[in-house]
Amino acid sequence: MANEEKSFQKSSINWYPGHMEKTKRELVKLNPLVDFVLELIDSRIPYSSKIVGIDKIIKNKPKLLVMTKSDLCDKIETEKWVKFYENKNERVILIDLQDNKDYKKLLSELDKFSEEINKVRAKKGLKPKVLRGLVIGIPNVGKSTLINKLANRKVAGVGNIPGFTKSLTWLKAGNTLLLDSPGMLWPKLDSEEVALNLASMSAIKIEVLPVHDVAVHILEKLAKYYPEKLKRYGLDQLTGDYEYNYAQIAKRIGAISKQGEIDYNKVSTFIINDLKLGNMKGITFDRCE
Ligand SMILES: Nc1nc2c(ncn2[C@@H]2O[C@H](COP(=O)(O)OP(=O)(O)OP(=O)(O)O)[C@@H](O)[C@H]2O)c(=O)[nH]1
Ligand SMILES: [Mg+2]
Repeated sequence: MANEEKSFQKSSINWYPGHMEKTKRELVKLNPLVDFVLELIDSRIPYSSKIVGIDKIIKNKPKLLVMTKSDLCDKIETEKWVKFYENKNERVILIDLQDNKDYKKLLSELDKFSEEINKVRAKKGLKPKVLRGLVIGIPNVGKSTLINKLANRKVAGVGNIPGFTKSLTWLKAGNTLLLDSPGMLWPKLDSEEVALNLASMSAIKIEVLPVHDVAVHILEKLAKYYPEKLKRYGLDQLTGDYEYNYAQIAKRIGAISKQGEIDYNKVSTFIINDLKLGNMKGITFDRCE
């Protein structure tokens, strides 16, 4: 464990797989066809999950900032983030993509887009049109899930792994055509904090970062903001001694071999999966102040 602790090597990590660069180029080309944009961010990491430089891709198209996975976030912090983005002139909607009530809010926002855009067309003497929307965001944020909900059936592939959608596809969803896109990250991730936040929410492939770094990051965030949640792992608090912390967790989750050895990988994977599977609720890792 000790040897692995400092294994975070920014330079050795391929953040930006080739297909993301290709997607970006294609999106820039498709931009003239797009009437509006749904930009998805993960409510648990409203800063880390925002694609840097997105405006260069979508230019000045009308946009809705959709904060997904609201069922898993810390409501108090989320309220602050909603205000933060509203103060930056974003139209914001908070949504649990698995909840039907929330969809009504989204549908009414889409109707507003439709009205606004068709009003401008009417002034130019043009007939109303079927709107085309781009759905964009980091891997695993819920882009395909959102499209399926709007379509009322499974038109897009969904999976709880980053990089599930591999290509750009136009899909009929209700009164609109939506462009599903592969998850995007940005070419250079300078911040270790952002990278670990993204990995914590399964937006970066598990193979890319050492599992222990990600699990320790999660434990540290819980200790800092939600210490009571450590009880789930048999811990009253996090100590500086990770052998001890891991031993406690291993005891709690049954990750000790017959010979009495701690299965470190099992402990780290358990913690990561708790977030991935939505077992750990009420957490937000980014702070806006
Ligand atoms: N709890 C919760 N889970 C969600 C929500 N939205 C999506 N998910 C889950 O998140 C996972 C990823 O969803 P996708 O729709 O495949 O995400 P994507 O953005 O299309 O991902 P890529 O194609 O990999 O870029 C799936 O397991 C969804 O069921 C949400 O609001 N709440
Ligand atoms: Mg997808």
